[in-house]
Amino acid sequence: MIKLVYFDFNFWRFDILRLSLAYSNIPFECERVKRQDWPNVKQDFPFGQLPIMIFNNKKYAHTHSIARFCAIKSNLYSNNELEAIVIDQVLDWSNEITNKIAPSIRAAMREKNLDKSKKLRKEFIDNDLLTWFSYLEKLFNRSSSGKIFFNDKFSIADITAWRMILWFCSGKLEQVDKEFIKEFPLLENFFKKMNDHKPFINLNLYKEIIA
Ligand SMILES: N[C@@H](CCC(=O)N[C@@H](CS)C(=O)NCC(=O)O)C(=O)O
Repeated sequence: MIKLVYFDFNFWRFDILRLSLAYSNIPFECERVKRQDWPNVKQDFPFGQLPIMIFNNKKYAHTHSIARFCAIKSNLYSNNELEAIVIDQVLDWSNEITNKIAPSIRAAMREKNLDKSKKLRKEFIDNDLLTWFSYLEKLFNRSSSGKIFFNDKFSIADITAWRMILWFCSGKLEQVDKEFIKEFPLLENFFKKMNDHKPFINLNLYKEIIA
């Protein structure tokens, strides 16, 4: 049985793994680590970070690596290397934009320095938000022939891009105007179509994540 371990809040790094397995009815279990317990247990994890996956009593780390494993198990990866590289780019894009916004999140959550967080968030919005979403829109345009999914076939790239757009358009990220996605009509349309994709939206997990 696959076990996924993450903090006790929902975030794309964990959700894409769960959604991928759930989509294909692959059994898995989840373990949550409380934020306050983290300093005491951090050293027990291979790279001192979450998420991790435990499979056959071994621990595996890094979102992209685990996502690839889960997607292969779920038949949501691709045997075609040119489709696989599209999926990999969406996962890498997600890591990159997360690394860009992370300092402003860290300043607020860990350092409790709201002025610093505000300044860093403004820098992210001025320098990175639209630039990085334009990269994703261009990738979608290049890769998607039917303009529905990133590849012709539904894959973990779609789950990941959907989860990232949900995050950035949640209205929960201070100073990020959730309407910014309107500047990216292909992505906006992709997001709408994902929210109509019955096998995806019928998952209990989908309902839990959007709640
Ligand atoms: N390279 C890792 C990064 C994971 C990461 O940044 N995890 C954060 C939570 S989203 C974390 O574990 N933070 C706690 C820490 O670094 O001590 C991956 O791809 O999964």
